[in-house]
Amino acid sequence: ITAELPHIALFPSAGMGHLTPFLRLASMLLSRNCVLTFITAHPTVSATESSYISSFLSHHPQVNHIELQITPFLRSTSTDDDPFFLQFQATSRSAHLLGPLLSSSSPPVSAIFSDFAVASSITPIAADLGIPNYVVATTSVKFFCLMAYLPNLLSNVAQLSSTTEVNVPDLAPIPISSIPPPFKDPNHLFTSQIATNARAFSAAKGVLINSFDGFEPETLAAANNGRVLNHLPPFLPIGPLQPYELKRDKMQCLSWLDSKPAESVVYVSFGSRTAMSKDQIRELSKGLEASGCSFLWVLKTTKVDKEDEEELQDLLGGSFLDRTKNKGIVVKTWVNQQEILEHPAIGGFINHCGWNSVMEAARRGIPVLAWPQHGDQMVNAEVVENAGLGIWERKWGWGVLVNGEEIAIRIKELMENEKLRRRARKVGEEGMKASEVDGSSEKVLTGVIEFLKQ
Ligand code: BUP
Repeated sequence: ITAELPHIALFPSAGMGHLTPFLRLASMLLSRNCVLTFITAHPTVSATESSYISSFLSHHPQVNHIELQITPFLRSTSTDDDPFFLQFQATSRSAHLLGPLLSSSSPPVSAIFSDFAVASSITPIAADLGIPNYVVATTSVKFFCLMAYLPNLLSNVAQLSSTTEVNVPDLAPIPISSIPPPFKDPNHLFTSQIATNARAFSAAKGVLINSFDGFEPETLAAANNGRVLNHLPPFLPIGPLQPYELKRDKMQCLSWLDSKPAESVVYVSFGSRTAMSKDQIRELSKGLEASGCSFLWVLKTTKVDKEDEEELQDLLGGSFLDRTKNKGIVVKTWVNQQEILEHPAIGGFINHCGWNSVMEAARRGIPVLAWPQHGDQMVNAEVVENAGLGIWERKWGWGVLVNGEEIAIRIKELMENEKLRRRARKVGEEGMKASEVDGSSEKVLTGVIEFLKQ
């Protein structure tokens, strides 16, 4: 190892939505000959996280692994007990243990790339080590700006409850209906964690963001001109992050997709953390059937993978599965979503607008029917719509039960709207171009690595 190669410590927070971009980034850095330390919290919340971590490390034995032992699930005073938020809190509380581990690393660590959800605990460690910390954003530029502005909003919570829109300086107003409801409660764990970390963003050297020039141009320009908040570090778009290859068996659903015409199948998934209500699952099944489209549906009924034991028959009814057996398949196991989206048979994506899913769709130019469920997803849905990647039915608000007929209408629109398909394809071309050699995102990442070599 020569002194010239930067040694980067990567530190994701909890959940596949946070781990996935870090593993992709790690793989991109390895292919650029960086030395890596990958930090993971132990135990993880989900079995999927721990299996992805082991698999990645066994394929890349040169990566140094630090397993941070945490005391899981500290109960908070708030009523919220989302296991992922509790893990954010527990990880932050144990993060100080990393200081001595990182300071004794050889070769010395040249930078930390850490999740925004641990920014406040990593800032003093990076300062002690005298190295830069880059915050890795796992959301849109727009939602990141909203998080950065959250401490200002919380200084007047009463106003937040009475207003119709939130005005983050120099950004288009955000309707209050798009703001995550917990933001109105400063004591909610989601809110207090984000506000604490947001106060630390200014100490970062940069914000590495899974997005690309042209996807959110106005927001990115406003943020980088210091107009949103003048203390924010530069936003460095390095997306869409490249998927990495791991050896695995061919998924059964891919063989099924092989038999379908190009762009004829709608793929349905609401990410790794959304447990849809049974009533909504039933309406969605009606909508899919009534749309007449072929579908591949990844169904989840619990927030954390391993608890998900209910049978498909009980959830959907045997007759639905019988009637649709030639039209669609429903799976309850973890799939390789990126690989599914790359299949030519996929023509549309019904999705919650978790940011990884958005960027995966953007990279392939797949039209999205945005159906946000919680957190950053409504703000992201608007970004998707504005970018021309998808459609969003605003009436489908948080927790609103949407009926099957309405869903069928929107699915048909998603699959039949040629203008949308053309626009989405163009987004895909731009996304691919950004990450090719000499593409805008590729240049940004190369620039960061070059800076760290000095
Ligand atoms: Br479910 C599922 N396979 O079966 P998001 C998800 N994924 O590969 P989320 C699979 O997990 P947050 C599955 O491709 C994406 O990379 C998917 O991240 C992958 O949503 C990731 O899309 C999920 O950001 O996380 O899970 O809601 O709340 O952090 O946005």
